[in-house]
Amino acid sequence: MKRVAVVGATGAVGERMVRLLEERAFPVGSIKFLASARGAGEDRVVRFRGEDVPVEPVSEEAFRGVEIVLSSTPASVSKQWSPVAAAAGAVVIDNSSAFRMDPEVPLVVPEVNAHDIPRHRGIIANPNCSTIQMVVALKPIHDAATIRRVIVSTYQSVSGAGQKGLVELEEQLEALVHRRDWPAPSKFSHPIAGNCLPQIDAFLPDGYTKEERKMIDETRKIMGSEAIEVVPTCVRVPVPYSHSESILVETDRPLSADEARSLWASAPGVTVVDDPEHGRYPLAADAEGHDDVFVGRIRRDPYRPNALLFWCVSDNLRKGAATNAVQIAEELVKLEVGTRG
Ligand code: 11C
Repeated sequence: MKRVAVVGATGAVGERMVRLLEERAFPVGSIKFLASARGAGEDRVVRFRGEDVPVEPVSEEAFRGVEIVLSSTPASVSKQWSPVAAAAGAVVIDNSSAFRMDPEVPLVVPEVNAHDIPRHRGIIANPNCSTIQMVVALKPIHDAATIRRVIVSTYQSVSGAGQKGLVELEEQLEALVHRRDWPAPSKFSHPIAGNCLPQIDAFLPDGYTKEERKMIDETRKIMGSEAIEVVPTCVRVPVPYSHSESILVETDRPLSADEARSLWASAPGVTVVDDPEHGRYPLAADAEGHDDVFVGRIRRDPYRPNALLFWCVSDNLRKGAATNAVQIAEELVKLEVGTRG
């Protein structure tokens, strides 16, 4: 049984981390919920296994004796507190971007690189949601035919931008239906209702966004190959939950659609939904609340025998964040490296 703490338990991802610890019957010996002074307080409680547990302010003292920390806080908060928790002896699974590209920190999607977990020094990074679902789908293809190039366009839900993203979409949809004006967007750069925004996060000097840069860098690190070329376009769409991705993958050797379908059918964490004749393919609304990565619309590039196209959907708050973090914690338990002595 493990002594666990969840930092940021009242946020969209944090809430799901708590539910997943319950759903997956994680071996919790004791649990603490921690938040900044603003998010903590006597009146703030998180329900866990039928009991109300108070949310405590995060502090060095609060991490004493904790073995596994699940953290879902902004990068600035993680930078401050995750090293403190690690120094206190815990293994921190950090969902922020703060440590992902640190060479000392494993960046892990268990279906792809669980083998990187044992080299941690107290912090394990949880990747970006759009990257997680893509690498789960790419892994069996890479193992069978060696991926050279990936061209991906994403259709990312507003919950990727947190609770405020969901509220902004709801307010605008309501105003749209009632033909009312809506307040100036604050979370997104333009109205999201009735729109698609080819910008997620800030632009970098090379013309890509930070979200796109994450897909490039994190994919290579998780897959353990600097040779894989990733060419992303990340788009925010007016969908509440689940990210969808259109992916073209080029491999060293040709792979038929049937071969890819059967590789995915036996791959961990992947469900194939691919029956276009009957209108069955992965949908964001169907993926919500599930943990798998769903693939469909599997077909060959009509011009290149070594290129395949497919559609890939997953719940961004579950497999794209909370589920992946809890799976890493489960791997720690399996490896018995939860306590670092
Ligand atoms: C989005 N992918 O949809 C982002 C959210 O680095 O963990 C997650 C940001 C991150 O806006």
